[in-house]
Amino acid sequence: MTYDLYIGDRTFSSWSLRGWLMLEKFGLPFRNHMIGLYSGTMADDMTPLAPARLVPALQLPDGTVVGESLAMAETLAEQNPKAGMWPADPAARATARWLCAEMVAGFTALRGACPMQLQHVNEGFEVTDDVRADLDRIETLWTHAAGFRTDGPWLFGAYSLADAFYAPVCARMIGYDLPVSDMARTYCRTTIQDVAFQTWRAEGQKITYDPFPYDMGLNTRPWPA
Ligand SMILES: N[C@@H](CCC(=O)N[C@@H](CS)C(=O)NCC(=O)O)C(=O)O
Repeated sequence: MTYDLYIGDRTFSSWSLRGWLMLEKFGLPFRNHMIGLYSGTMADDMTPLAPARLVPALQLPDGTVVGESLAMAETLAEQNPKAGMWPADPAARATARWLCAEMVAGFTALRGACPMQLQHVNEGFEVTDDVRADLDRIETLWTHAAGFRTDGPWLFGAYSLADAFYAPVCARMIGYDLPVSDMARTYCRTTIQDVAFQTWRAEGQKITYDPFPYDMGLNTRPWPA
């Protein structure tokens, strides 16, 4: 029973990162397929998966295609009930679902102003009021999640789908050196120091870009080790 995961770029595609973490972090068997997100071949590459048209997309072992990250997450959790993809406690589980749904639907100012990039840290990014409001809301949700926390450094203690959904937010907080609380910064460090995240980033670093997408015209420093 092997899943087929279709993703785009590793350095810039936040949704691809989420999709990959959903399988990788829970030890689910999968084959990875690259779609030409920036090469101009995306529409053709996606044709066999129609009507899915964005990455990530998932093909189940029976051939069923699932688009949209939230649908992929729920399907994988349903098919792998022992993988612990959602928190075990019902209240924590409901809250984790809420956090994932709000991630999919929200934080448009942060997402628009700070496109995910895992290349370097941008210095001197000017935080607008809208971005500040998104950061505050994210911190409110993370603090709420901590009220359900069992042992472990993740949002709900043990790693859950909520952590996969918020990994690109952590990458933005780090990659734009955003002003967040110590609690948030500690969680971001946990995320980017995790072996799976580091493996993903290292694979992405093998590709060079000229010109560099999403150049903010800011000074940069190396991504933290
Ligand atoms: N709502 C989708 C978002 C997926 C998405 O926006 N993926 C981007 C890559 S990060 C994409 O495929 N963009 C290509 C395009 O918009 O044509 C999900 O939850 O999976």
